Amino acid sequence: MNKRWTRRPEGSNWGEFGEDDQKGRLNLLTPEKVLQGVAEVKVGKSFCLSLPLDRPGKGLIPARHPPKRFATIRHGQPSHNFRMSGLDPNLTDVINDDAVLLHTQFSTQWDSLAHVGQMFDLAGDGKEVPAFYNGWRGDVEIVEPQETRASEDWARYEGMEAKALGIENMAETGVQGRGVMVDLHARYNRARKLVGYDDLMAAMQAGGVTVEPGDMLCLYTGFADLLLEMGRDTDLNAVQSACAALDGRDEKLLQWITDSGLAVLVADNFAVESLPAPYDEGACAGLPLHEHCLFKLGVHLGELWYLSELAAWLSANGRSRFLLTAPPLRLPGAVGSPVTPVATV
Ligand code: UVW
Repeated sequence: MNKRWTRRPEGSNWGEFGEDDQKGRLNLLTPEKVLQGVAEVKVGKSFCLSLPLDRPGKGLIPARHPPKRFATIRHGQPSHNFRMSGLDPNLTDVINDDAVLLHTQFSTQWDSLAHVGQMFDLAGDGKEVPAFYNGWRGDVEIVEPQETRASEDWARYEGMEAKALGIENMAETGVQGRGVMVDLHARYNRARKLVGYDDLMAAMQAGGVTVEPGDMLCLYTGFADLLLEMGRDTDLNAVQSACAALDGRDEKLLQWITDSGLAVLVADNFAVESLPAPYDEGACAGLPLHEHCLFKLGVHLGELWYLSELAAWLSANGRSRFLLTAPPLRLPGAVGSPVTPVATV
């Protein structure tokens, strides 16, 4: 019997990559998949798939703030043009040294599998508990933060730590393999569009795209371009009603994600799926695609990626596949991470 659960959610793959697996579908990034990615390198051109990490100008999720930089302190002085001659008159070095307070999911990011779970009856005893992929438990493996000080409203609770499913599990795989682009922007421009199974299949067919097990699927919607154009004055209402986003309530779409075997799912918008999701009656997930991917299947989600230049190049060259290298920070215990992904074509 499994140590943590006796029943798993319907449609989940818990246990299939091992009782204590913490990598989910990243297990499909095999040496063969890396070689398939490398085989897509034909001209040696690379693309940076990250926004500047201080964009968007304003947090799309109010709890997340732009990076805040500090100078470190050396001998009581800020490390700003710190002259070593102050310590030894013979030394000529000048040093700058910094620290950053970074909201891990403010800008271009990975969601770890500890980011979104569900209340679920793991033990079959009628008691719902916070549960995550493969039955890892929110109140056992995800350590509770402590209130420490009130200097900043949002920097008050220290010490939350994912002792299972933290983002370091993702980093340890290298996150390299074959990326596949679906250009939703080419079909819908910047019109708001809930993309279900039929729409995604039509876009894939129009772009001659196929997705095979272990591929890393990227969806270009134009959302990040809109953010960049707005500069620091992000119009939250305008961006939230623009561009394509997946319909997390479309069961056929969710089933395709299961059946396709895709390893990770990425978009240039802020939740991959439409947020808020379409209304559904009764008790249900507010983030149904997150539930399906992070909680049930162990599919990591990439959000707010900068895909525009790569999508334009692929389209101009009649291609949809590329080598993708996208490790998060190897930051033990974090539930998300900034990422600076690189595509090579
Ligand atoms: C939310 O909290 C909505 O998270 P994400 O950044 O994964 O969309």
